[in-house]
Amino acid sequence: MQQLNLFAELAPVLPVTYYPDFLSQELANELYQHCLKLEWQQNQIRMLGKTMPVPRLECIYGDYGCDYLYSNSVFLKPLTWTDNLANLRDQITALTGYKFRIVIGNQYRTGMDSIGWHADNEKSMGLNPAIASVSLGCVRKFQIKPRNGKPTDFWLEHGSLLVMHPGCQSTHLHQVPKTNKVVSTRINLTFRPHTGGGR
Ligand SMILES: O=C(O)CCC(=O)C(=O)O
Repeated sequence: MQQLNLFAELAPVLPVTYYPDFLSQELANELYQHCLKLEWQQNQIRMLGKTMPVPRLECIYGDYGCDYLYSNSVFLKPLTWTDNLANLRDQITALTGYKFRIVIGNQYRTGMDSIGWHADNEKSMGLNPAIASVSLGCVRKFQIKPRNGKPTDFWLEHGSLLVMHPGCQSTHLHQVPKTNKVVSTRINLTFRPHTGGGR
């Protein structure tokens, strides 16, 4: 019993599932090349009264009308699904049972590109969204923590899938911190539900 308690303390149960080999290396390479050609944008974000560039490039694909606003300042209007992104979406749905209507891409060009502590709790996704995150390219550290707790680190590998289950965005925060290490490009795709738009 003692041991079990100790184990629970060392390895907190997280509302996520990590699949390191979700895609074969060959498929992950092909998808990475496809994603480099997506319509990447440098968006501006307004925080603490200042407007500044988002520290990464972004793109969005999805169902018609599933517009997405985050941090009350960055407005993303989905482009039509590419065949590769739609196939990937369907593959994740077949594995997890979760349905998605948009995918937001993040491109981290250097170690200075990042995303700070946050939860993906925009109303447009509905209550308790499941979010599925595919990583391609350079491995970067992803951290997740209970709102007032200690972070757990994941090293998100090329071709991996991390699923954040319903409820995760209410109880936990996550981030990809900056790093001084020399890193090459990483692309992340987060598949998300959406309550609006046409069907
Ligand atoms: O790049 C990642 O792994 C995380 C992306 C993320 O947190 C987000 O898009 O909200």
